[in-house]
Amino acid sequence: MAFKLPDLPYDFNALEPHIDARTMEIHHGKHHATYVAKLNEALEKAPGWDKKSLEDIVRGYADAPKEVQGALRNHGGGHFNHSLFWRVLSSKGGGKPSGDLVSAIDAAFGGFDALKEKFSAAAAGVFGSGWAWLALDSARKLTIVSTPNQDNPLTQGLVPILGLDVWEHAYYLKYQNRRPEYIAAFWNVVFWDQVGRNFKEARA
Ligand code: MN3
Repeated sequence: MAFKLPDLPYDFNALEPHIDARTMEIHHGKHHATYVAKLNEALEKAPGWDKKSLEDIVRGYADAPKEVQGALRNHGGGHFNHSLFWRVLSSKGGGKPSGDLVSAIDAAFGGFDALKEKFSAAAAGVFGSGWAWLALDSARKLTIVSTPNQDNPLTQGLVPILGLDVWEHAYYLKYQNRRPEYIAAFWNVVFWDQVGRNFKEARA
């Protein structure tokens, strides 16, 4: 079974003015679509790997035949990362986390403002292309990490619950070189209900 590009859970313009419609259209319809197409292409050359879940491919790409490892890492990661990214954004986003996530954030960072500060610094600090993540570690504590390219915290034994794409393709049309402005705008569209569900799932 080949992987499919998931539909965006909202219209291209839903995240305006924080993330513009044209960027969303190209990011989802071209960039994400290409990761899916190239992942499927690589899986045709890796017998048995097409039966695995996307998570298992992302975690285990180093065990795949050598000639497809790079493609599984980059395009499998690209598909996983963007699929998560679209779902943690919403026109009804912004505001603050609720429920169990609040106490977990307090325990790990000392409060929501400190989380935002640390996550924003991680996102700003990615050299070149990559991602910032809020993830659950093996001790089930929240942690903030960044990854280069389309790498993912799953390969480090972490479970990501919130991610921010800081590749230039995610913000260049609207923000050009001003990545910190894009990061600041991101907080207005974070869909904390979904992040809370991801947190619950990761802890289950
Ligand atoms: Mn991207």
